[in-house]
Parts: sequence; C-alpha cells; structure tokens
Amino acid sequence: MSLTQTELSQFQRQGFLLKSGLFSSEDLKPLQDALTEIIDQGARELQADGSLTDIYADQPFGLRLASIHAENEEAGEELARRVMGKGGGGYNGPAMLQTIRHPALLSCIESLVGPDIVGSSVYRIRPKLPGWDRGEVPWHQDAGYTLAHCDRHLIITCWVPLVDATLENGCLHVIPTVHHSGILRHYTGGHAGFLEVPDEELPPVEPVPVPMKAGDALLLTNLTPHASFANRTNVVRWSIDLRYQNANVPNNVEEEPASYTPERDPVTMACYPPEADFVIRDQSDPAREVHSADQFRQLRERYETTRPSTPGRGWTPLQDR
Ligand SMILES: O=C(O)CCC(=O)C(=O)O
Repeated sequence: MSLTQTELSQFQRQGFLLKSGLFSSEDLKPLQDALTEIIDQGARELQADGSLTDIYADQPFGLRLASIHAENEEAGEELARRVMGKGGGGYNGPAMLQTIRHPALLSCIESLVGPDIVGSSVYRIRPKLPGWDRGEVPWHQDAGYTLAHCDRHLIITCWVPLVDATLENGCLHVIPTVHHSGILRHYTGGHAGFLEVPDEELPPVEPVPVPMKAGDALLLTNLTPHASFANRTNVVRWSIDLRYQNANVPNNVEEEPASYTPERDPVTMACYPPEADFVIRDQSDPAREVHSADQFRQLRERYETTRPSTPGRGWTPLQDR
C-alpha cells in the first residue's frame, strides 16, 4: 500500500494527503479496546467513590466517555486525562505499538521518508470531549514545537480518527501549499495553553476542512499549518496522531535522557528532546527495531521519569504580541 506517484506529488504540492481506509475496523479494535479498558477501570473507581451513578458499559466506543462526561464533566475530564497522560501519549501498551507499526501505514511512510524509519517521540491520543475547550487545538505547525534545526527536515504527522471525524465533532483543518514557505511565528500561551499562530498572522490561503472516516489516515508535513475546532456533537472525537522521520533526522535513539543538559548545544539535540524516539525500521541492522511492547513501554517510561528539558525556540507569549 505504498504511495503512488500522483499521491506523492499531491503530498509535495499540498503539504497533506488523505489515505482513505488505511486501517480497517479490525485494525483499530485493539487500540479502541485498550482505551476502553482505561475508561472502564476509571469509571468503576469513580462510581465507587460516588462521582458516577453508572459506568456506561453498554455504550459504544464513541459514546461511552461522552456519557460519563455528560453525567459529570469533571469525571469525564479526569478519564480523558488518564488516557492522554502528561503530554498526550499516556497509553503506551501493546496496541499502541501495533498501531504505530501498522504495515500499510509504514509502507506509505517509507514512500515519504525512505526505508530507515524512526518513530518520532511525540505521539498523541486525543479524546475530544463534546464542548471541551481544551480539545480545540489552535492553528500551528508541528515544527513550532520542535527545535529550529529540524525545520529543514521532513517529519511526518499521521492523524487517524478512531471514530468518524466530521465538521460538527471537530475534524482537522489544514492550510494547503504553504509548507514550502518555512516556519510561521508562533506564540506561547495560545488557546488552552497550546502554541498558536493567530488568525491575522496566517498565510492568506483558504483553509481546508478534512472530514474523515474512522481508520482513514491524514499525512501532513511538519510545516503544514493545521487546527481543530469545537466538538458540537454528543460523541467523543477520538483520534491519534503519530510521527515518523528518516533515521538521519536528529533523534534521541540510544541516547541517555540525562545527556540533555541545559548546557548542551541545541543543534546536537533530537528534534523534540522530552520524549523517546525509537527505531521502527533499520535495513542494515533490524535488531535495533522496537517490536516488543515491553521495550517500547520501558523506553517511554525512562523518558517520562527523567523528562529531559528542551531549550525551546523562544516564542513570544501571545499576551506580549
Ligand atoms: O487532533 C487534533 O484536534 C489536533 C491534532 C494536532 O494538532 C496534531 O496532530 O498536531
């Protein structure tokens, strides 16, 4: 399922590509089940302490957390936080690694970055709750979050909805063709604490909303501006975003998190120091590839406990604009 020449040209010209039906419903199920397990366990605890009257076990994936949130907003947000973890990649079990290593997806990624692939540290799980302010992500390029020396490298974001993503529940919007023009000015402390490029400073190109079916995959460059807006439905818009790069793009594979000291020159650092990168494919030394769920979890947890600091890019706070 690698990309055709037409798809490659479209990706290069537009800065994004929609691959329909990349994941079947069977492919998505292990991850949906693992996330449901976290919700189930949390709901039982919240019911036991009197915060919920019901654990909504009979509700389908898209509705269960929404029903909990509708009964008790705080309980819904607490469970969303458990899934997301500190940054957004809170669940790191076998189904996550299996999804990141999905063969058809990796073939597409190989078409874009070559055969030696590193899984970039930053994957995210996003349960966008109905009406939840924090679920809205303002305009940004993913490169806004990585160190400046990585702007000239391609890092692919792959955004996959686990339920249908619609205009009403907050699908992704992208600004096409402007990824060739480099990094935009971002500001810290934007909507819900995210980095933000304010509307007035966006390039004058009409944004495109991208409604998607569960299991479609949207491939973006790290310089493609994108955003998502309010969820005005009664379902949770569940999605994941994964990141991949060529093995030569700066990364922290086989580096000790403790080596990321404030004195270290940023240009010697991984694109996003706080989280662990890992080898997905290495043609000349397949033994380096991470296939074991235990290895994946240990790697991520080692970075979670040490949490290397990032020198950041010195973006100005939005309020000082
Ligand atoms: O899922 C969303 O709403 C936003 C996703 C996003 O900003 C990203 O994948 O970088």
